[in-house]
Amino acid sequence: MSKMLRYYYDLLSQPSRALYIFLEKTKIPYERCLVNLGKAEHLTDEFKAINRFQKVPCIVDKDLHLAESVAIIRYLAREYKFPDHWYPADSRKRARVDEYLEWQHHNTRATGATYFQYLWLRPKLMGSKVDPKRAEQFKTQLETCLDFIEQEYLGTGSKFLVGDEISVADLLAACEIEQPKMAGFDPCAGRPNLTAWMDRVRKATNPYYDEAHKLVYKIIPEDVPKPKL
Ligand SMILES: N[C@@H](CCC(=O)N[C@@H](CS)C(=O)NCC(=O)O)C(=O)O
Repeated sequence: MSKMLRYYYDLLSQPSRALYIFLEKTKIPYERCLVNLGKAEHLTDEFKAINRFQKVPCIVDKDLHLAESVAIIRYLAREYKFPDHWYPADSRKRARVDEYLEWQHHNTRATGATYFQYLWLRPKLMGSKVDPKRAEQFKTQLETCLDFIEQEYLGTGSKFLVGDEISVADLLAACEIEQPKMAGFDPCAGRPNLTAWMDRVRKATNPYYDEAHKLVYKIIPEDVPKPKL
């Protein structure tokens, strides 16, 4: 059994990118294990033995097989040492980070991933047609979520989602918000706070942010603003 933490991921997956950036920034020693979703490697029996949910990201740490990005982050915070700002030990600060980690599942994650899947992934993989009415609905839901982040999280003048230091909440959020760009949607348009914050997250985590998003940047169409590499 490998002694090192094994990390299973695909960089086209939002939570996979967030954890990749996190592992790189915190210098937690780990072994990279790529799982190509495009080749359906996650649906093999071999991968099912690693992660019964057959999704990425997941880790194997000795005999522990663990899925779900938020559960993984909380496990790593208990088992490994890294700078406190990522997942603060202070109860009140952690409560705020946790609040975002819980909220995002039905908001940033749900709306961003749904938009991306409906407008980009499904047509590509299955040749499915896009119904403009449904597309508009998904767009409105995504816009509502982004407006909330723009005003409630970032309209207070704080540099990051929770205070002035970067945390895991920022990583999960930024990686989700990059995703619909591939479907031609610009999350930053008309949202100055979000635009400045995305840039801060990228700068605070580079070169890993750009490394994680290399393929995403290639797919984003020309009319959607993206970092110049
Ligand atoms: N809630 C999970 C989401 C995991 C997830 O949905 N992963 C996607 C990629 S972003 C996946 O593996 N999809 C493959 C499939 O559903 O077949 C987390 O935060 O880790």
